[in-house]
Amino acid sequence: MNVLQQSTRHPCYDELAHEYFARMHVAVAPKCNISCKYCNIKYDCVSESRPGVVSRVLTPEEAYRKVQRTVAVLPRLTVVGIAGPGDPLANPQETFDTFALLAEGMPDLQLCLSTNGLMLADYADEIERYRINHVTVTMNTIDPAIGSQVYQAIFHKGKAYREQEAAAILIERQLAGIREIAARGIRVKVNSVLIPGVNDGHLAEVSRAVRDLGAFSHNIMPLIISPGSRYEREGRQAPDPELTVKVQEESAAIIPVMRHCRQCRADAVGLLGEDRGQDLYDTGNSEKLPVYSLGEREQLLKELDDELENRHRRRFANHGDAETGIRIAVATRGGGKVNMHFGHAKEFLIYEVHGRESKLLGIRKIQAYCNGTADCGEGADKGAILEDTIHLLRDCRILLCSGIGEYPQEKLRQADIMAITRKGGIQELLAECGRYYRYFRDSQIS
Ligand code: CLF
Ligand code: SF4
Repeated sequence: MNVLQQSTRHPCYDELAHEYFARMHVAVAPKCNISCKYCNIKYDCVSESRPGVVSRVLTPEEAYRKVQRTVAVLPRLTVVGIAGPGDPLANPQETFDTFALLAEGMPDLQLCLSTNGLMLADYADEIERYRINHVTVTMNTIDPAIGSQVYQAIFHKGKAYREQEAAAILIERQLAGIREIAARGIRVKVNSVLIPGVNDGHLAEVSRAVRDLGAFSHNIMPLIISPGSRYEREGRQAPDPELTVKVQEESAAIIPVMRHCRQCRADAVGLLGEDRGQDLYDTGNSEKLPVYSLGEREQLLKELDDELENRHRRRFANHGDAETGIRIAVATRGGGKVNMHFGHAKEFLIYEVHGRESKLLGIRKIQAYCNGTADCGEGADKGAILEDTIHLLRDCRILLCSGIGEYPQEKLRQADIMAITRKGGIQELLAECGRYYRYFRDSQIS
């Protein structure tokens, strides 16, 4: 694998790659060494994932076996990451034991680490030794005064620090860690949680600071509040989609911005947007491991490389006609396809389409499922969820999904959103919608 392939085969570092290559998280790291005000440690780390049922923590050996089983049934898996459920570097033994097994036993996989950055500089040697080639640091501010609104405390070298003092130490350690890791030629991505009224006017400064230290990209993620967290008690709200897009645009003038993050779980498996943790295998402890053919896998990956390269070329060549710029929401379970029923979607990909050219603006999650205060189970108030969803998509003129009921379709129509039910490749259907938008609008075909 050449250096270019390292990131083009990483679904989080190349926007188109997420339709071709899969990632897998192994949840080996339960403890955390800081306390974010939007987090409740009973749930997965919200800096890199979303609150859900707490991941079952695996031992390094269990994690290694799980990866082997997964590659055997999902050969397009190219990246294994450790992202929680706490902070990987607050659990260095478990984290590096796992990476050591993977680096030794499965050298064709890329390894990825996500951390709050407090201990990053201290473990730079281990990160390099176990050939971890992508590191994500969640950094919400470079200003300790703002940090005191985000962090309650940190626990560093046997001592607890609170509020602004805690934030100052954390920020200083994060910046030192990013500098050190980037200087070693390891790709660094910075995640920031966008918190309205706290850091929305400040993230461009973060972009500039981390770019100057050698970071590769910046992922600005809308705040998700864990149930029972301090922020939930304070009644804080997630940002509007408009604010998220605006802040992402400001940073995009400074550094490449990731717009396709799915805020996946600490035990997510599959293409971004799908979670195949349950259906791929049973996680038993059988000693008999499935084997996979390195040669066959490499052949498949090369075919995917070619498809991806063609997509990059086409995108570059497509200038399109700019007359019909519209926003289109897509319901998908991954794989670059429109393949999700509206009623099952918990998130939508939002594209801006100009003629044949489309640009991913971001992912919008239905907050009713994950803001902690709403019932997100079977008994959820479907009317409220539908209203929230329509509000979330209010700037979109088309919704692409594989199916939709008459009632929600009518409600969407009243909000001037046309639901089009199709199955197939997202790019092809977006191009069709971009070209025929007027026709769809005038004839009300759906
Ligand atoms: Fe996982 Fe994170 Fe590595 Fe990707 S996720 S450790 S960099 S392999 Fe990716 Fe998921 Fe967003 Fe993270 S979509 S939450 S950015
Ligand atoms: Fe929670 Fe913050 Fe620790 Fe992640 S880094 S587990 S969000 S306290």
